[in-house]
Amino acid sequence: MPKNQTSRAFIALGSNLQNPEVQVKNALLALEKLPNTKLVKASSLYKTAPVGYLNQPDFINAVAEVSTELSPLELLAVILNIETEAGRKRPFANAPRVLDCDLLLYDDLTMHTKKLTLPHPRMFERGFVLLPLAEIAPDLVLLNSESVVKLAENYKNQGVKKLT
Ligand code: PH2
Ligand code: MG
Ligand code: MG
Repeated sequence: MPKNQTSRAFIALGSNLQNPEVQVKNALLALEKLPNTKLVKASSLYKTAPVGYLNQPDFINAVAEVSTELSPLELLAVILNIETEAGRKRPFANAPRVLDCDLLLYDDLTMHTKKLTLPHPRMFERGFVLLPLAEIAPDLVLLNSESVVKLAENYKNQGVKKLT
């Protein structure tokens, strides 16, 4: 059930199959249509080298800020639905994908459940998340009171290229 109060959440988008730029742009359009949710900001698109499983095409990544009345699990459900609608398959961990939508942050909430961990456990070591996040929310202060802009600086020139 949507609450009567809005939360600030950040969502990471990534694609490296089937015209990744179009996939990420379509995902942003889908975020605009979510119930009880407003798309506040979208970062530029970034072309990024694969992290983790390396033998796959480069990604297009972006980060979006939304203002939402959905709960974290409701928001997760609707963004996973956007992935499914895009034709997401999960053959193995970190496999190439048409669309990945990850919930990064939901207000200052910390949670650890089987379905959802907040903040996203790997976001702090991923330039393809930190650089677009720092672009749209330089005010954000993350772990150990570290500014997102400062964290992102460690990942400049590491295979993350802003597209114009
Ligand atoms: N997503 C992963 C693993 N590796 N690498 C890049 N460049 N971009 C991604 O979105 C990405 C990744 C797992 O979700
Ligand atoms: Mg992911
Ligand atoms: Mg994911």
